[in-house]
Amino acid sequence: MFCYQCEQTAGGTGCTRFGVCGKSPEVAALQDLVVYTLKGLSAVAAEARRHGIIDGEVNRFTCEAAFSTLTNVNFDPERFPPMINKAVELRERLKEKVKEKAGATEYPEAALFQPEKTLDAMIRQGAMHGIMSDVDVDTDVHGLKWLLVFGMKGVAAYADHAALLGQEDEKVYAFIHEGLAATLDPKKTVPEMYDLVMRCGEINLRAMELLDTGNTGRYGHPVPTKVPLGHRKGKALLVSGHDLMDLEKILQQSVSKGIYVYTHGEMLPTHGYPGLKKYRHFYGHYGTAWQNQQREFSQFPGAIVMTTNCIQKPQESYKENIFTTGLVGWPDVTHIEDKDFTTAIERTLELPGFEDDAPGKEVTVGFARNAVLSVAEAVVNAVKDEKIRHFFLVGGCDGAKPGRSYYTEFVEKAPKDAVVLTLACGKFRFFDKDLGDIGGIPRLLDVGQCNDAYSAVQIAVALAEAFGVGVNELPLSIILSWYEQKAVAILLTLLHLGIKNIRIGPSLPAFVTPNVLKALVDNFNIMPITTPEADLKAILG
Ligand code: FSO
Ligand code: SF4
Repeated sequence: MFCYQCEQTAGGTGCTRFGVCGKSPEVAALQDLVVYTLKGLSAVAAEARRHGIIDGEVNRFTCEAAFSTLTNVNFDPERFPPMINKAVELRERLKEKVKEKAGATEYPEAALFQPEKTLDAMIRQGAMHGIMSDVDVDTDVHGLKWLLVFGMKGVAAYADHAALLGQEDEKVYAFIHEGLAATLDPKKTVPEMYDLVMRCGEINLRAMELLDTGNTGRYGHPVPTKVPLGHRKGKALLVSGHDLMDLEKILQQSVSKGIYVYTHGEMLPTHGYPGLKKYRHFYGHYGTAWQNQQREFSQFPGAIVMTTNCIQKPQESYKENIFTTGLVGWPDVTHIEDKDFTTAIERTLELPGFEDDAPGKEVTVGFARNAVLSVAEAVVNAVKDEKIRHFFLVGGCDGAKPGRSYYTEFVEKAPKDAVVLTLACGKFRFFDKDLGDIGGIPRLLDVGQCNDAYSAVQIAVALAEAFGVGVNELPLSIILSWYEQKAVAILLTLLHLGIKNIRIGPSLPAFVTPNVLKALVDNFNIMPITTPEADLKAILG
């Protein structure tokens, strides 16, 4: 196997024997085969589009399958062969439609590929179509191709979330098909691939906008909300991942059952949505970020539902209590289909729950674009009166690397007249710190999940308008922590918007070649994090 799509890749270069994330070589090969068949399907879908043929099922399927290969989503080998077969089935169906309209057409090899019948044989096929199977192309073209594929996996994840909420845009699907098909073209040059990578950032902004419309349309705009980090006496059900609709279904199905529902990881910001916080048994938040789940889940006295990434290998102590749904999968873990969460609710009722009331500390969530912009005038005045000197957007993913303590220290050491906006699971490095406020404006503003990056972008754009400057002229610095491919897509969006001087850590992506890095440095002055002290000094002077 060879995989280097995430930040924790072995040795900073690539996982070759077993994924650091827990991905087996077999699953890696099957995921590689999914990506390969998606490229073939995309070549046909792109051709079909040229003849005005658009297939909604192909669009949705492409995103679902690509999302399934994102880091920490699906580790169950049995789930991939049906996906591979379906890609081929949809591809052939689309070919027929093209043939009817435009006659015989030539397609690249990936669009002619036929999968074997057994799991083992498919694994062998997958091993021949991995990341290193096309290294004969120029190193930079190769790196850019995979940067594009990983960015598009992130776009696919956002597009899938949005589609579940009824929000779709044909433009997003068209780009994913164009981009995946382009990676099959041996003649693509560095400038052409670079252009596609930047367009990936543009299309991701649209995908995130769709998701924002879907979430706020269904659940309202988040409002500042205090969330207890402790617990209540009684049965307890924990929901993790990013999917708001799954959480809503769980809340609906567990009403009046004597259960309190808790969030874990990226579900924390959901407490701010009016359409979710109205459930009286939606109580509080348990635990921290995804990489601590083995320790935290083993101590949770109820059932746990993983709605999306990031799942880690379930420990024996809670394997009977954890459930997956949607695109998430782990071998031998009960998978919930059709959004009927009865089994998880029943398991919750069998388990002891919490024995006492212990409300614990509170954190405040809900500072998404609507809430922040409703106090924009006060914020602008505080800057003009020199009460707020600087804004830091410290956001992105959390992970296991010790170097991620940088983000905790950075926030701790930020001067008292600085405001910290945060989003995604990286916030768990400092989310429960009491940073106080500046004239009533909290110094720590939780914008939401990584899925809410659109909200953060809108806040930056609105502040720039209020000050009559460009985003790069704002007293705002972006300090990113990346881990998986949604973060890659978000970074590309920020670059597409022309945002400069982004600091990124804890390490740089292995798939970015020195020449590509140089181009990013030259065009955007993107830079690695150093130490909190040195970076704060460099930013604030
Ligand atoms: Fe975190 Fe995982 Fe939200 Fe990521 S839970 S790391 S960018 O998959 O999705 O922030
Ligand atoms: Fe390694 Fe990350 Fe790939 Fe998992 S997703 S195999 S940790 S590079």
